[in-house]
Amino acid sequence: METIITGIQPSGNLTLGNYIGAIKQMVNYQNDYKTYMFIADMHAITVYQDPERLHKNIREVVALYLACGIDPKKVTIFIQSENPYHANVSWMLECVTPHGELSRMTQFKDKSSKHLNFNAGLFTYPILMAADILIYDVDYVPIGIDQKQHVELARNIAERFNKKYGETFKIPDVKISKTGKKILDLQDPTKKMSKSENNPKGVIYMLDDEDVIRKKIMSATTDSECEIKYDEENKPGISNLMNICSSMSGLDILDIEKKFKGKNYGEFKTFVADVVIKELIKIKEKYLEYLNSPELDKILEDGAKITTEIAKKKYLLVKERLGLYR
Ligand code: AQP
Repeated sequence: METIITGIQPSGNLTLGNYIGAIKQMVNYQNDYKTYMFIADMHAITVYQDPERLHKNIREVVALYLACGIDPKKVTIFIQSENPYHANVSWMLECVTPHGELSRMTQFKDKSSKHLNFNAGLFTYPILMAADILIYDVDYVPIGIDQKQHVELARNIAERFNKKYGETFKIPDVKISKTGKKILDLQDPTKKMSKSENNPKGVIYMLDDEDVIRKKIMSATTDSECEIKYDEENKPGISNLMNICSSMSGLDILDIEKKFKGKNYGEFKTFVADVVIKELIKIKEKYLEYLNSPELDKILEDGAKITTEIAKKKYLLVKERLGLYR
């Protein structure tokens, strides 16, 4: 059976982008792959997080995974910081990663321009992400397109390491959904929908109330035409809504164009709001049940135990390959 892994940073309230780009894919894949899902809390601290809020967010993300239909009997769920070997392997990989390659990461360029006095972790975090992936010898990493460059870096690190020190890591590949690869901000469809966005009007949070979701979708930026047609370049707003609609309803883009031929943007937006609300409301109800359940702690304890054992083995192998032994 092939293996997959994905993680989400508990850096704020999860968005529809996180759901469509990452979680929803994992719900579909969990039956066919050996699956790991983690809470990337050590990635989150690459920018300042209020400790109390971060502590709550970590649990909330786990509860959301479960509420979305991630089945702990099929998926190993764990918190990154509860497994000490990720950071250990990361350090060793840091020492085989050229500075120049790291400085080409577009997410670093983007985030460092927004955070004055950004910390060193923001620069080196793609290497921690490489460790997260390479430790588990995964075949695929289901992600949104924004993370593709980081998985490519992980591949490069693994290939370079294997060549220099002997076969140690499996080379991972990405899995990117066609319509969910990059959900855009509803107010500014030139940028990605992000949890850390300052203007909440363009961002659907997974736990938003029904009326809030509807309002955000109905006031999404579109264009001056009134044709529901997929055209990322000239009609980014409407194309984004079509991607959301397709991911949430299962209709493909051509079906949507046919269904809404001759209809106006208002009718289309109402449909999009309906399908998004239908799915997110069900998730929200289950989320509240999971949040305070002791089952959640048991799942995390099991996850920490299982993944720490696996990671320790890889850590010892990497250490040995590098000559770090008595
Ligand atoms: N808008 C998006 N469309 C599709 N996929 C997305 N992902 C995030 N936003 C979108 C995917 O969700 C997974 C987890 O992402 P993350 O939380 O680890 O980091 P991120 O990509 O930096 O997400 P955010 O929401 O933009 O967080 P902040 O604002 O804290 O930086 C990844 O697979 C990602 O591709």
